[in-house]
Amino acid sequence: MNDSTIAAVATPTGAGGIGIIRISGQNALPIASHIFRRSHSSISNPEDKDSADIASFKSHHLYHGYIVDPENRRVVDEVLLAVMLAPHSYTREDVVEIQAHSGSVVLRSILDLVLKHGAAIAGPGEFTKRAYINGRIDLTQAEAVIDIINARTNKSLEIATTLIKGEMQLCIERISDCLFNFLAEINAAIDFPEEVEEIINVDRITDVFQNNIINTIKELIGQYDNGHILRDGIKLVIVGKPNVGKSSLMNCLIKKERSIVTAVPGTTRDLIEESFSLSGMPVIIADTAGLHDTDDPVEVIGINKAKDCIDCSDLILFIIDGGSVLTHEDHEIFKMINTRNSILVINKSDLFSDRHKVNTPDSWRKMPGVEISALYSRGLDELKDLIVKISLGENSFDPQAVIIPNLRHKLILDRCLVSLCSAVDGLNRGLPLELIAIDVKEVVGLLGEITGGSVNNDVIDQIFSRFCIGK
Ligand SMILES: Nc1nc2c(ncn2[C@@H]2O[C@H](COP(=O)(O)OP(=O)(O)OP(=O)(O)O)[C@@H](O)[C@H]2O)c(=O)[nH]1
Ligand SMILES: [Mg+2]
Repeated sequence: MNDSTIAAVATPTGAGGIGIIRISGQNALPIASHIFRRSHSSISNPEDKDSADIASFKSHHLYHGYIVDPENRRVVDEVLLAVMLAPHSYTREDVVEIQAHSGSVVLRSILDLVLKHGAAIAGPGEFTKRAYINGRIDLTQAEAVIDIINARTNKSLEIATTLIKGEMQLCIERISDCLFNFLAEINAAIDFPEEVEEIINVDRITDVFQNNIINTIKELIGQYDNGHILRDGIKLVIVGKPNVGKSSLMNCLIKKERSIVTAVPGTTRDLIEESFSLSGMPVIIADTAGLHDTDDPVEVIGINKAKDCIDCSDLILFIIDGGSVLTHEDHEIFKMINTRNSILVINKSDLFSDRHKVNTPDSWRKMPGVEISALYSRGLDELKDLIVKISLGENSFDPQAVIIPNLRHKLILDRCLVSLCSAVDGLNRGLPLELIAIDVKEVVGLLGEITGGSVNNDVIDQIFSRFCIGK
């Protein structure tokens, strides 16, 4: 348990219905007693017994009253106050939440009073960190809290809620239990060497390792590969020469007039990023400056930014004007992106009937393509389906039915797999059990890094630094 009592505004800044100040720690109640006056009590009399009797408040009940500055008896706000006594609170400590009117000035004034009476300002994620340190949640659940806050689509929220329910923790604990059993058997075999044959059945152990542990870990890693896009989303970039309709397409996809569209080539000079949701998948999309040879220093900067953006994108939408013939610039762009995950978007399909449709070389046909008219919003559903199909592959699944590890978990699971394969190999080759135990202990330690049982403080600090203040 931490000695200090922490406090922070737990609701986002800005005007809203209510704003909440959260206080957690052993002095949460005494601090609130100093500044809370229950309705029906005498605000002007600080000695009024009823005013400061928060210790008698029932846990998980709301009390109506006022925040009063005891120094000048000024009423700061009318509030509702909730007391949640340890261990039945978010942090497992005594928690008081003051529900005030929202507004940065009033919330700041109340927080100042709370800090003046002994609380320390909470750091990012410190309430959740206390929930973890006090054993209410494991590290995977703490990480799910941040995922829930950051969830941009229903699917990413579903993934986070699976983790917050503790499903990952349960799965890891089941694997660890299996490994602990094996280590106990090895210890027994070392203590009773004459009975080693009876205690250690190599075939059975290899079978358990392979079927119960290695396969489960492989499945989890596979689920990361399939599912992380639903959580983390994809980065899309629209590229093409000037005037082909990049900005028009961007605006159609995000359904707002974000990029300027004109008939003048070279309208977009900077990188413009937006996010939107596609079949539950978070997408970050970038509109870029038209790629072509130019000496204009502003355009050169924009084109370089576009090239950097191509390098770090997951999928490229290569757009050409389907109503015109291909130019040297189109061929150059194709060469640049051809080995990357790309879709050929043939725009201005509304003009094909008027003019000849563009004739693309055979070598371009390997790239999945779609015809659209960004001007008339035609072919967009086909394009969206193609983006989803290429991003998620054929594997569409219910994110609530499977556990999808995050990248940190996945990298640890990769290391577990290496040590487990080495253990199985050792068993098959008849290596001494002590050597196999080294690999198994390594895996147990790694699994502890996922749930937080054996993780170092730097990792914990890094995880909680991603949180906002007040959570
Ligand atoms: N007929 C027709 N015109 C289109 C279509 N899409 C875009 N345009 C027009 O093409 C011109 C250029 O469109 P933009 O979206 O600004 O093209 P861009 O690729 O972003 O151009 P830069 O930013 O200059 O590189 C505008 O006049 C658009 O109205 C389309 O599908 N059909
Ligand atoms: Mg543009």
